[in-house]
Order: sequence, then C-alpha cells, then structure tokens
Amino acid sequence: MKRKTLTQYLVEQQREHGVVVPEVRLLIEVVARACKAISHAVSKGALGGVLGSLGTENVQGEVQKKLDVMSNEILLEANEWGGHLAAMASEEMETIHPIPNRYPKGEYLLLFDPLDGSSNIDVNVSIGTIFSVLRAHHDTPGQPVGEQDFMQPGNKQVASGYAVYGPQTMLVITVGNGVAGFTLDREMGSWVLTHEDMRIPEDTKEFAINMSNMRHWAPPVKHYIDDCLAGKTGPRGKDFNMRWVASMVADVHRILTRGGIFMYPWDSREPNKPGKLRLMYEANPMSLLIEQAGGAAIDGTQRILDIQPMQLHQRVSVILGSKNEVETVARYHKEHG
Ligand code: AHM
Ligand code: MG
Repeated sequence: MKRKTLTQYLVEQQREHGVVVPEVRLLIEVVARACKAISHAVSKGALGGVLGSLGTENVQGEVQKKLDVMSNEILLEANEWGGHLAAMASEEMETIHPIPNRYPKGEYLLLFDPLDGSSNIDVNVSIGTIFSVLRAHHDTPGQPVGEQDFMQPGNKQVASGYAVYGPQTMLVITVGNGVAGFTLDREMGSWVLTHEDMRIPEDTKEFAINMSNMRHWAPPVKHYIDDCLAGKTGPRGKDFNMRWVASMVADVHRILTRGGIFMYPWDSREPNKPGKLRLMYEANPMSLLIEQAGGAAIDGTQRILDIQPMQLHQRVSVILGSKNEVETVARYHKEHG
C-alpha cells in the first residue's frame, strides 16, 4: 500500500474538505521541516555536543538547555522568510518576534514551545516541539503586529500540533478536521501518514500526574486521585494504572494513542500562579488536538480553549484526555466548589 505524505494529506484537506488554505499548508510544512532539523540534532546527542545547559535563563526564570535555544533558533529561521507569518512567539523568548522587514509578511501567527520536556534531554527520554497557529486579526495596516494580536482564546486556533522525538520521530497535527499522525521516514526525509484519524477512547483506567506534588494539590484533585488509588473496591470500582514521563508531548501522545488522563493542576507551591504549564504554547495546542480526537480539556472548571489570555506567558492548570474521565474530574471540582 502506498502511504500518503504530509503534503498529500494537506492538499487533500484543502481540496476535499476546504479546511486548509495554501498559506497554512506552507506554514505547517515549514514547521514540519524545522522539526526534522530539531529531530536530527536531538538524535546526535552527545556526539553533536547538544546536551547540557547554557547557563542562561529564559523569561520564566528557567535554566535554558542548549537544545532549548537551538530549537528556538531553528524554528525562527525556518519560518521567517516564507511570507505567511506576521509574527512568532515562543516559550523561550520574552516578547514576540515580528517578521523582519526584509521579508514579506502574511496574516498568521505562530506560537511554539521549541523543546518541551527539557528535563528529559540529558537522560535520552522522549521530548518534543509543540506549536499553535492563529490568524492575526490586524485591522491597522502599517502598524506592526503586537502582543495584543496574540491574545486570542484557543478556540480561534487555525491549526496545532506537536513533534515527538522518541523511538520514532512523529508529527501529530490538526487543521480542524480530526487528528493525523505522521512518522518521519529518515531515509526518504519525508513525513508519512501512519496514524489516520486518531481517536481517544472515552473511558480509561490510566492517569498521568506528578504524584510527588500530592501534598500541594487542591482538595478536588487530591480527592480524585485518592479515589483512583482506592482501586476496584473504592468508589471508582476499577484499578488504575499510572504513567508520568514528565514530557507533556510524550504523555499526550500516549493518551492520543490509547486513552488516559493527563493532569498538571494548580498547586500551593506557587499559589499565585494558576499552574505550571503555559496556556499559549502547551495547553491550547494540546487541547485542540485532544478535542479534535474526541477527548476533553479543562482547567478544573472551565474549557481550556475558552480561556481569554491576558498575557503571552500565562500559565494554566491542565486536565485533559479521555472524555468521561475529564468529566469525572470536573464533577469533583463542582462538588468541592
Ligand atoms: P518545559 O517546557 O520547561 O519542558 O516544562 C514543561 C514540562 C512538561 O512537558 C511536563 O509535563 C512538565 O513540565 C513536567 O514537570 P515536572 O518536572 O514537574 O514533572
Ligand atoms: Mg514546555
């Protein structure tokens, strides 16, 4: 059987479903090409001198790894010249990156977490790149695009996706018509459609959460996990299994493949922050994928995709995955409310 490539998939989405315009097709292909370059650097590891830290900090005060910075540069460089973007924003940059004047500008905005799961880089565990695409509703021609143009809820995303650098390198995307997964054929250098129409089972017996934070959780989350741990004879009536990779891409990829629930909830270590993960670079793109695959994504009480962002680097509590399980967690929040 001859398999489809990413280009074929996108052309079909454009022709048969009308969900992709040529600029977005180009945009996704360019992002995919950048992910190929990142994958190449990641796979070299110590041989390529890419492991370890740089000694610098990003805007959130996190120590940057060499690969965080390299991946950010690869994505910026790859996406600057194509003429399809107005500006970019990244977890690793303090403010937005408008397209330089030497290049033509387009109407789309690209946001990314260039290398997610940084704590796993040096230990050879799966990491990834997450991206989100918005349209710049920019009605003041001549005026440069500003941060304000990015302040759109996740339900306005035109496309989103991630690349996971694991035993295989895969690209998983949505352009608003379901979720498709591509595997990188390294010899051919092409993305091949291997996971058509990915769907998340509605029920699950598997959760992903960093259990070491248990004592800091809010009561509804603590109560929910306690009930899962109680197993067959407890209130949930079934035994649960647990997985935590500590790379959101890898944890979400597992859920897209076999169901489950992923949680990075608010906790009292940083009471003034709504959570650890970032709304614009992590929660929104992943929530769109999860919903497009039949799952659900909330912050505890509210649909993540409906949150109106106030800041580029805004954080959020994240609960996503199998639909019925996410609804169960929402119920625990209501009951404690
Ligand atoms: P990063 O973008 O700096 O890599 O941080 C995000 C990561 C997620 O991929 C993952 O779910 C979480 O942080 C892991 O956090 P922890 O180390 O607290 O388990
Ligand atoms: Mg991240």
